[in-house]
Amino acid sequence: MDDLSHMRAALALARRGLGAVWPNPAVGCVIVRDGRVVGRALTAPGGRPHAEPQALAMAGEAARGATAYVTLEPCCHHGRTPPCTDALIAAGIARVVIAARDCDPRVDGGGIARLRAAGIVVEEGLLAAEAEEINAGFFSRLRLGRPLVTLKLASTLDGRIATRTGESRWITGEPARRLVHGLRGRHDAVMVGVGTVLADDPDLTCRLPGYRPGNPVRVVADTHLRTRLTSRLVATAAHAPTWLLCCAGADSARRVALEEAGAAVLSVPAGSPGIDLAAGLRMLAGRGLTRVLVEGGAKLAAALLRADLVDRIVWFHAPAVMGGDGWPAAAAFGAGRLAEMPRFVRTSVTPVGEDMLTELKRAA
Ligand code: AOF
Ligand code: ZN
Repeated sequence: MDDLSHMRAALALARRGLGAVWPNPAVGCVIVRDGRVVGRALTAPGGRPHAEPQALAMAGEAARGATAYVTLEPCCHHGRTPPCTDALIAAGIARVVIAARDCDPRVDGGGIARLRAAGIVVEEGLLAAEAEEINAGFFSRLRLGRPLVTLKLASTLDGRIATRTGESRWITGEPARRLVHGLRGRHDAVMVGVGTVLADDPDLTCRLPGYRPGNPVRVVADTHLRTRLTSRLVATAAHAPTWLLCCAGADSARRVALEEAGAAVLSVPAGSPGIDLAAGLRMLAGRGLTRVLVEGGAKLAAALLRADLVDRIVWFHAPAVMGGDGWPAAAAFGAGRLAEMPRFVRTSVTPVGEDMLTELKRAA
């Protein structure tokens, strides 16, 4: 086995941590001695312990003289755990292959320098693009102060999400809906607008048995705190974290009642209309979120697109046509000219059952 396949294995491990390790990055580490894998680990749920010390513990004495493959530069700071660089040095690792550099200002090249100073051979940049994609959320939180925002839409071919009478279940098939549960599991939070809560009463949990511990945080953009106390979201707020983003002027009695039911209510500056979404996302990052999956509805989707806050789109199209009297996936946002339209770059197209999945990212 060569460097490339060991790093691929480390990346696969790292991916498994997505959704469970915030505010930390999802890192994978594979330790190889004489061509044999002697240790492997990923960042633990909650972000600690980091990947490296766990893989080193598994390798034990076999780590001496071995190569460590890590998807992110090992940390060199004393945070809540001792530096991973020191653990690698103490274990006698001879060579470290790193995919991407950690842009956390406490690390940012410092981990590499420290390893080299200890006489370890360090190689950087193997499969860096893959590693950067895995931690795009962590990097977004550090660089932009907001989580990575992925907009998920499920519509007819003509972009409709409900009939004029409000019927919406189900437009896409079972395989697509199962895939959405996996998608939720890989995100720190799932966010919807209050209109969706009032119309669909979703519970937004990740219903895949054994898929991951805990549920993503459920976030509702709810300017006037209209989420009902009897909604499924509030009824389950004691078990699955539920955060409501409202304006300072929202009814204080409702606020108290929602908090008593277990929801967290966050006051966000006013935007036009509703809350200032950029400020709301900054608050979510402040609480540690790195990856937010937005599941509608049409108003929230339009507001985020208009504010240029959508990094990724995951769009399921069902092979059906509803016509112009159905509800559009995104509400009007007043682009009068083609040049004002947000554009995206397609990254993949995949058939999912009868439906078609298109994944896109923000145009550079
Ligand atoms: C690693 N391996 O598996 C992870 C790393 O608060 P702390 O002490 O847990 O430190 C968090 C920082 O450590 C985080 O911002 C990132 O720079 C790094 N995460 N580093 O060597 C890992 N998860
Ligand atoms: Zn570390």
